[in-house]
Amino acid sequence: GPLEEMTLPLYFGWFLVSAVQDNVRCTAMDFLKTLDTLEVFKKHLNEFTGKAEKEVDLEQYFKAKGTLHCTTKFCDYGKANGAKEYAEKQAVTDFYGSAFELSLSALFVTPRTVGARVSLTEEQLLLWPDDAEKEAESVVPAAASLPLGSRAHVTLGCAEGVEAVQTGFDLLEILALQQAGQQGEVAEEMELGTLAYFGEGRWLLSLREPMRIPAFFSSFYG
Ligand code: ACK
Repeated sequence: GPLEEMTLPLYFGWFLVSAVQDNVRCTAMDFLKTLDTLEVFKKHLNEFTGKAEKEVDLEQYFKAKGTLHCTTKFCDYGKANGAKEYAEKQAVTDFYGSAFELSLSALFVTPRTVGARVSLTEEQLLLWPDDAEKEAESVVPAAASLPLGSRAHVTLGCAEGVEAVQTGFDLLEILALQQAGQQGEVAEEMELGTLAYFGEGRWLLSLREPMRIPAFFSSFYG
């Protein structure tokens, strides 16, 4: 019945504690503010606007998408493949409500999304679905050959009309290029780290110091 179906959440994931959400948002905003002033970024601006515009305000371009989190399993209230199996996994029930420290190792920007890459520990990988990367194969063909956890991210913002699910695809695309031997063109040494360009409006800032962020493993019902 409908009540039973409601017992599964929209998704499981790590939720950044609210006190640090602003920290992460500010860091991302500062990065965007700097990025859109860089000559190397302006050179590729048409990949964002589709026109030969001279400027784009990236802080306006991307819209925030609710509470900051790293999705482990999108369950869609039980309608998604493997939702029930995931919810019943030993690690999921054991760790539900537990505190973790997430390592945000990079920021990335594409014409569609801005996000943070999350580098998962062995323990955190116990909560990662085996098929999370494979599920992205129809969008990013090389995704299935990437290591488990490659898709882990925090969505920081999406362009108008873009859904948050896109952020993980954008990250996988960049990682697939890296795996294929493309390290990106080093564009700029920034205070936060090294900025590399991967073509088609894709930028990756590898953080010199990963951000270590407290987060709780839980679920979201909406
Ligand atoms: O930024 P995200 O990881 O992308 O967090 C949101 C969250 O679930 C609520 O929408 C993610 N999401 C949406 N659809 C999917 C999907 N088909 N597969 C994986 N994650 C998804 C979205």
